[in-house]
Amino acid sequence: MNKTILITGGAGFIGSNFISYYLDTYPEIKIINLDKLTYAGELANLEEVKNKSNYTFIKGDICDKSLVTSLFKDYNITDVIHFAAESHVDNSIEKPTEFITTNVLGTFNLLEAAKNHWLNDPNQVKQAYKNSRFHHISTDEVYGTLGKTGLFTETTAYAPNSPYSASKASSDFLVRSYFHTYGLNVVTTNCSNNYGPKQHDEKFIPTIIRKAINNEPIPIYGDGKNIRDWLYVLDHCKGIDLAFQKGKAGETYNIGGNNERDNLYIANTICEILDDILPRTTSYKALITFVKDRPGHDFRYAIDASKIEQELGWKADENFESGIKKTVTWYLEKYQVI
Ligand code: NAD
Ligand code: TDX
Repeated sequence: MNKTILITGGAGFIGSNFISYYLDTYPEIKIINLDKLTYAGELANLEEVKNKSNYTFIKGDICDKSLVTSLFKDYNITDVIHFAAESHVDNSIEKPTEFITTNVLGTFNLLEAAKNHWLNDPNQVKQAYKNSRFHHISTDEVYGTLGKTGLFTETTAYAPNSPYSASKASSDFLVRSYFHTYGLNVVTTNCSNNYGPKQHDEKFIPTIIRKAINNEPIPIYGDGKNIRDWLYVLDHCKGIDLAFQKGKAGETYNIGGNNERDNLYIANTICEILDDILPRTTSYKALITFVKDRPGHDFRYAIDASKIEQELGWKADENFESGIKKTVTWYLEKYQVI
């Protein structure tokens, strides 16, 4: 692959896992990582790639039009994989403004820069960029909530319920419009909940581990019966790779692990793993505490991944039992308790 890929948000959870995976898998590609280093971005996530000659880090904001425009020119960007976002639902309830700015306006800014660099006016792809692709990373939360049955497919109607998911839905629609209106070669993947190393402390699984080892209450919103479809982050990265390289222009692909668990099950499972690795007199389960529910808390997410499985040959490799053990161990090492 003779590509120089602009990766946005590569200092965050999924972006940093993706960059490591990608540089290991394709040593000949070049990656330019544009990240604002918000509270969620962490350069330590990129320790293993930072000295590679084909990797460049740029601290900056996807909303900065002149910066983004100059990056396309200076590095001759051939493709974009767009991870950067405000990503935490609880924050979007408290302070939605930044979600609209980064997730909606930031995505718009990137689309404009790609269009201006890759296309002639009007709608004609410049020869040098005929294979250039804009891959947008999105979420299953755009579909809203499921009841006890059913699965999200690519044709499920959008019905976002939080400012976060509404901002992601808006960005998905902008990406779609640049395909239909300008012929930009876009693809969007909508993935379920990821877990694994390098996830920010604020998210559910790192919260359970951190609270448990600090002997603090483990907060479970509502009755703990809400269901998420958990996917190991590396399996998401492999799905992105396939959709980026082989996905059809203008299409969307759902990615999910066929791994539905309710929140109480997740907390109990992690406590059992901790009971084995770091035993104490009473089980960590005693720390599980039910707290006030999240406003607008979606009940259930579950993905039908048959399109990416059948069209592109994707499947999840990691099983949840081994993936969650690896993840707990990674955090215990990070917190230097083992
Ligand atoms: P994250 O919060 O861990 O990382 C986001 C990164 O984006 C951070 O490094 C942050 O510094 C950067 N960033 C934020 N605003 C920026 C801006 N204005 N300019 C440049 N950089 C900026 O998020 P994540 O969990 O890695 O999610 C990555 C993407 O995947 C997001 O688009 C998210 O919506 C999507 N997604 C996440 C999940 C999940 O379970 N975490 C599931 C499906 C989809
Ligand atoms: O302390 C907690 N207690 C709790 O019960 C936290 C932080 C969460 N929860 C619940 C809320 C959810 O039902 O756990 C579930 C998972 O919560 P989060 O980790 O905040 O994830 P979620 O809201 O499902 O969204 C995640 O998956 C989809 C990511 O943060 C999004 O970026 C992604 O799009």
